[in-house]
Amino acid sequence: MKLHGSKTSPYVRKVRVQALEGGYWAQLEFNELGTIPTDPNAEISNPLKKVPALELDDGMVLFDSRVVCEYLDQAFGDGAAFPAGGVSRWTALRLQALGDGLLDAALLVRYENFLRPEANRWDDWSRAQTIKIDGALADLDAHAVSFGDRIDIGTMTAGCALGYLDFRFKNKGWRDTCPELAAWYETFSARPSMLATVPPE
Ligand SMILES: N[C@@H](CCC(=O)N[C@@H](CS)C(=O)NCC(=O)O)C(=O)O
Repeated sequence: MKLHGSKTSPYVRKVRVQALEGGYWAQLEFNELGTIPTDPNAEISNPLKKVPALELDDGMVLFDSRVVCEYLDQAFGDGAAFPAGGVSRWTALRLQALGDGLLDAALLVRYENFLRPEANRWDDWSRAQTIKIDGALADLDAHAVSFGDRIDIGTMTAGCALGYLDFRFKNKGWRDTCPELAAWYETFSARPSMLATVPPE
């Protein structure tokens, strides 16, 4: 089973963190492979040309980190990453959606500022995406005390989203406005799974 992805992708990091936490990372072959929207990598067997993509032994390719993570949790994990039902399931899935939404907005800003030619950059666009990022951070901060030491798809996604801000938005200063979240992340980011997947500069 092959996981295609880049070590700088926060969505790929979700998969790597979950596989390390679940103790089955060694069962995946990692194929390091990057892509950008303006130059889609033809090697990626995901028709959307995005990573992560998980190539199963029978040739089927699963994509989108949510699908890949849920598949791996069922195939190799003990189901802990995706609680089966009730409040704990919806809490974890909501948190995953929030972290992914933060990432989606952050990536759009990154692409705008990094890929788009300077003369064509659209400040209103970046400003609107930043409102989403800040809204997600405020929501995360408001709920952070309830994260405790939970390791599920919600907390793993939140951790990877914050890691991405630290990686690509170094001057964001989110800790100043989100003290509860900062306290939680300090402990979470010291987990071996997070330390092993810090994106390379
Ligand atoms: N919703 C997708 C997002 C994946 C995604 O956007 N990955 C980025 C890398 S961080 C990518 O492949 N971008 C290339 C593109 O948008 O064409 C997921 O959760 O897997």
